[in-house]
Amino acid sequence: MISEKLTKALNDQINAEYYSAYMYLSMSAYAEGAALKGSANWLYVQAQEEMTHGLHMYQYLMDRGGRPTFAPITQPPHSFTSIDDVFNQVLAHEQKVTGGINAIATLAMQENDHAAYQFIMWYVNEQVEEEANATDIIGKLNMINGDKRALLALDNELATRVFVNPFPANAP
Ligand code: OFO
Repeated sequence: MISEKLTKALNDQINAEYYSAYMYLSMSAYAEGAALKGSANWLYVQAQEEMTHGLHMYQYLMDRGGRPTFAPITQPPHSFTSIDDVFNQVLAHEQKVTGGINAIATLAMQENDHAAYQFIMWYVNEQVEEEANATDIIGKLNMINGDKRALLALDNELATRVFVNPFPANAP
C-alpha cells in the first residue's frame, strides 16, 4: 500500500497534470484565434497527453490502495502577446513540472517505495522530452524572428503532430 505522503504528492501531481491540460487548451485557443492552426494542433495534442498523465496517475493510486482526491484546478492564463510568448511559457511551465516530478521521485526513494519510484521514473524521462520539445520550438521561433513565411512553415510542421495515447488502457 502506498504511504499517505506519496498519495498526497501524487494527488497534487494529478491536479498539476489537469492544470497543464487546461493551460495547453487555453494556449491552443489563442493560437487558433491568431490563425496559427498548426500551433493550435500541437498545443491541443499536448493537452490530450496531459489528460492521459492525470488518468495514468489516478489509476496508479487506485492500484496501490491510495485514494485519489480532487482539488479545484487553477485558472490558466488566457491572454498571450505572441506565439513566442506561448512557447516561452510552455518551457517555463514544463521546467516547473519537472521539479514536481523530481520531488516525487526523491520522496519515493526516501520511503524505499521501489514501485512508486519505478512508476515516477517514466515521468522523469518524459519531462526530458517535454522540455526538449519546447526548447526546440523556441529555437526555431528565435531563428524565424518575425518572418511571416518562415512562421507559416513552422506552423505547418506543428500541424503534423498526432495524438498517440502512451497508456492505451487509460484512454480518455
Ligand atoms: Fe505531464 O507533462 Fe507536461 O506538464
